[in-house]
Amino acid sequence: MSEIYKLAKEQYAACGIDAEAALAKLERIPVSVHCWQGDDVIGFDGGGALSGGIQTTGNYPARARNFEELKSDIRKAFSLMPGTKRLNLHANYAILDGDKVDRNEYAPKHFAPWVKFAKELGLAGIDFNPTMFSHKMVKDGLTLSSPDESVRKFWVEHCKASIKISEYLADEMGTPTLMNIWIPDGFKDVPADRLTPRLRLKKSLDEILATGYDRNKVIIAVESKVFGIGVESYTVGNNEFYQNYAAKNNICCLLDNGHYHPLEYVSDKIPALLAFYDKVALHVTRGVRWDSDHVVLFEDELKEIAKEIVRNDATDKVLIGLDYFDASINRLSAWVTGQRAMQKALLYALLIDHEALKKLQDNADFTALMVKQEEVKTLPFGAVWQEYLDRQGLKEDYLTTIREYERQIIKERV
Ligand code: RNT
Ligand code: ZN
Repeated sequence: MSEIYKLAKEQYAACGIDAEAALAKLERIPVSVHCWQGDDVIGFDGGGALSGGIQTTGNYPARARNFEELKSDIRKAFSLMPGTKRLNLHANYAILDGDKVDRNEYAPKHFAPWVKFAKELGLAGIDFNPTMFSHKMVKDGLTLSSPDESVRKFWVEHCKASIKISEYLADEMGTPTLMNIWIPDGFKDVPADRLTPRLRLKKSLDEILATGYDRNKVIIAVESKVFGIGVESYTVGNNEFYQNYAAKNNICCLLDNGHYHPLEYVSDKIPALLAFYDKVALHVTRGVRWDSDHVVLFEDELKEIAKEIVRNDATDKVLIGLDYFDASINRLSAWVTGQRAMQKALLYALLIDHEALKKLQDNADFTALMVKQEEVKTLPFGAVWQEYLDRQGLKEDYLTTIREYERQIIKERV
């Protein structure tokens, strides 16, 4: 235990905070780390260029081009991430090994190599996403809401196959798998009909859920969005549609903090949903002016999100996942920076005496509430963070390790 941490611990104790308890709790909160930061959301199934109104920008060298390279990058990046980690996979990362099947026929066996890898790394579980973009069956920008029955059915089948795969992942890993449905469906310009596409999406979701699955193993979530590139005027799966669908069908909502108007805050939506739902899933990202999926940083809204999770005693109700993709900087560094930012925000929230602050609010002592909330900001947070890393054999500096690795892979990946 470092001297600086001992002093910090005392200072926190004087404010009514148990730093040891915070450290112990933080280590157990799972964060699902997305595989797609490693290769700019391209995947292995040759679906085609990234589509669906999302975009990676940048040409940083040495992107992982195949399973071996991505595994190697994940191994290195994950070794620099503290805490409990899950792996978040997209269906287009299937290991097909020459199998001539399309996404509607993907099966558990296509993910068995990922399971083996996740076990090797000692991960806490695997989450899953059907991939309904970057594929020839996305017709006129539509998938589950397509008026073309063969298109709609194809994606329904893909989601049903994804449920089976999710169930398999849960069985193998021993923890429930979050299966998140996000579709890019929408229109660039003023639609003539906003209702019928939503009714078709509703029908598709009904058909998918009719599959029957073990709700203790698979948690199905729906991810809403306000707009995408080229889909600016109308999104079929918007917030109101999915929140109502999820409530009526007893499934989960996934909140991506890049998917709302910039003046709407996911930190405020979490407690609203916790009043009604047993689970709330998150995609933590950082939108700069739009849903740009910049690397997550230790910033105010992230702290606010973490506070809502911690002070509502919801660390096992809010399923935290990361969702960003930056191709303009070293991809491993992007990964680690974002994951550590999430961990820092959780630690920051764990080092606050929420009960005392809640009391001040209930007593309408807003003067003291403001003063006390300001006080928290200059407590020696850095010393506790350092101790957290130390105890897991990690250092604040991850860049040196990443630079060394980079020198080696740049030579290999030309
Ligand atoms: C897109 C959504 C979606 C994707 C990933 C790749 O706007 O955020 O979650 O980013 O599924
Ligand atoms: Zn997302």
